[in-house]
Order: sequence, then structure tokens, then C-alpha cells
Amino acid sequence: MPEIDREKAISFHDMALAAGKITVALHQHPDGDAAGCALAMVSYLRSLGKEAAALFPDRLDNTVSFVTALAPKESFAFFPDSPAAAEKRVAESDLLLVMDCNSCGRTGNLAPFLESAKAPKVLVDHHLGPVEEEFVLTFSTPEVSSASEMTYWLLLMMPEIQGDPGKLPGKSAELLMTGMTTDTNNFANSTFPSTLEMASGLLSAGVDRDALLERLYHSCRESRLRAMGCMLEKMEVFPEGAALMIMTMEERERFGIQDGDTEGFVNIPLEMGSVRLSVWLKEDEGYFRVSVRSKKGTSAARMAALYFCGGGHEQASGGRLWIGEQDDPARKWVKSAKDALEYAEKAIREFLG
Ligand SMILES: [Mn+2]
Repeated sequence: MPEIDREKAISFHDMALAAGKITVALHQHPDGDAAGCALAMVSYLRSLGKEAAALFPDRLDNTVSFVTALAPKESFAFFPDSPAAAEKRVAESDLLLVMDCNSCGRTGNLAPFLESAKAPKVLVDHHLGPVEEEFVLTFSTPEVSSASEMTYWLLLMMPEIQGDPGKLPGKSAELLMTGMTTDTNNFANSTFPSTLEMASGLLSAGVDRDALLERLYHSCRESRLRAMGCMLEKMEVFPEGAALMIMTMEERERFGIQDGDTEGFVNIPLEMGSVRLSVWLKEDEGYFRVSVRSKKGTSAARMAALYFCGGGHEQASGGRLWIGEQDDPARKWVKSAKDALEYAEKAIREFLG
């Protein structure tokens, strides 16, 4: 297991016991890991009799929205449903947890509420560069697969759980397995000895992994595969060892793409022996969302930081290209999809050249 300071774990337990209302905040565009670890943590906190809830900064996409069926309705809320209620909830909380991101700033819509909140904040994460000064306690190391794994090991240290995964309350075992499975892309990356130990513990606790895999990987819509075919047809492959794909708004509409439909596209080019870096651009309202993946020895994190104002993990990072006229030098601006593509091509050649 990752090294978690016993005294810190006990402090966390004490703080949870002393609090009445507890809110768990997550990174924007929450994925399976964010949703899984947050709902599992909330399940534990509610088992202590706390009024705990996960607050999602945005909606969950189709691929992971099923996790909300694993948690009681009153244990989560979505910012878009009521920004005012979200703000009130954060302000009224006695304890705030920030999970699966390295700072309050990464929680998007929730960031201003968290920054002005008076309650102490605790971080549970696995990204590089935790902003420790924002938190009274941080449980974070990049040496685990996922925030769900960090949560698993932390919960196992709680006096009520006593190291026994069978004592994880509610559906938290399923939720943690979901988060770990999606963040490792089903054990394809960031898999540590502790990750397999966790999987073993959760299987012993009775998690139905076959059902989970069915739900995660064999439930997609036709539009995903149609769009994948088109993206792979158009993919640019660079002799320097990179691949680049772009999906414009026009293509999103043509294929009827919903959130989640293009999940994992960025990983496909790495199947080629010659490719060690994959860049995926997806147009959104006012910006391109950028995903970067790399094989060991090439840093996706550095590429994302250098060219796309982003960051994340060594082999899996993300960032943005803003669409419009330059009005903020801290952001990288492009005028059109063609411009974005040319910028990315140049960045790839420069980075690997
Ligand atoms: Mn994660």
C-alpha cells in the first residue's frame, strides 16, 4: 500500500467525527475515478452519521453516469442543477474534501466557493504537484493508480474498517473498483503492486468485476465506433513517433457525439509500435480540449505543460487551446480548427525533434 502517515489518517478521522456537514468536491468534467472515489468516501462518511454529499461541478458523461445508481440520491448533487444550492452547501460545510485533482482551482465551477470557504480542506488525490498550502491535510502521491486507490487505502486505515475491505460500507467497494478500473484503463497503465492488492481486496469483498466490465467497455453507442473510424482514417502519423487526431464541432454534430463517446480515443494511436506520443484535440464551446498520452520515456505531462497550458500525469495529461483573438497571454489562442491543427503539428515536431 502507499505510505499513509498513521497520524494524518487519525487526524482525518477526528476531523470527520467532529464535523456535521461534509462536502466532497471533484475536478471539472468528473470521470469514473472522481465519481467513484467521491461517492465511496461519502458512503463512508454517511456511515459515521454525517450529512455528507459529493458535489459534482458538471454533469457526468454517459460512460460513467451509472455510478450514481450505486449511491443514495441524497448523497450527491450537481452544480448545474442549482449553482445557488451548491454555493450554500460549500459555505455551510464544516469540512471540505477535494478529490482526484491537485488544487481547488481544478474544481471548475466550484473553485470560487471553495476558495472563499472557511471550513478546513482535505485533499485526496494522485496527481503531480498537490497545492499543499490550500489544505490542512493532504493524502496524495503519484505512486498510486487513482484517487480511488488512495481512498481505498485511506478508508482501510479508518477504525471502523480495520483493514477489512469487506467492511467498506454501502456500494463503496464497487465504486472504488470502478474508479480504479477507468483510471488504469482496465490495468493498462499506472498499475502498481498496491493497485493489484486493492483489486484483490475488492474482489474478495464480493465486487462483480464481470458486470462492471460489461457496463464500462461493452455498452457504447454506435456513434462512438462510427466516429472512431473517421478519426483513425484522418489521423496524422509523424515520422518523429507521434500521432495527432482532431474532432471539430461539425464532426461532433455529424456523428451525434455525446459526452463520453470519444473516451479513450487518444490511447488508440499508441497501439502502433512507432508511436510514442498521441495528441487528441476535441473542439468544445470556445476552446479545444487537448489530451496527450505517451509511452514511458516520453513525457505527456511536459508536452501538455509546454504547449497546451495543461498538466496531469507523466503519461496522461491534458490541456486547452482557446479559440478567438488573443486576450490573455496566459492562454494559448487559435483562430480555427485548421489553426489548432497546424499549431499541434508544429508543437509535436518541436517537442520530438
Ligand atoms: Mn484520477
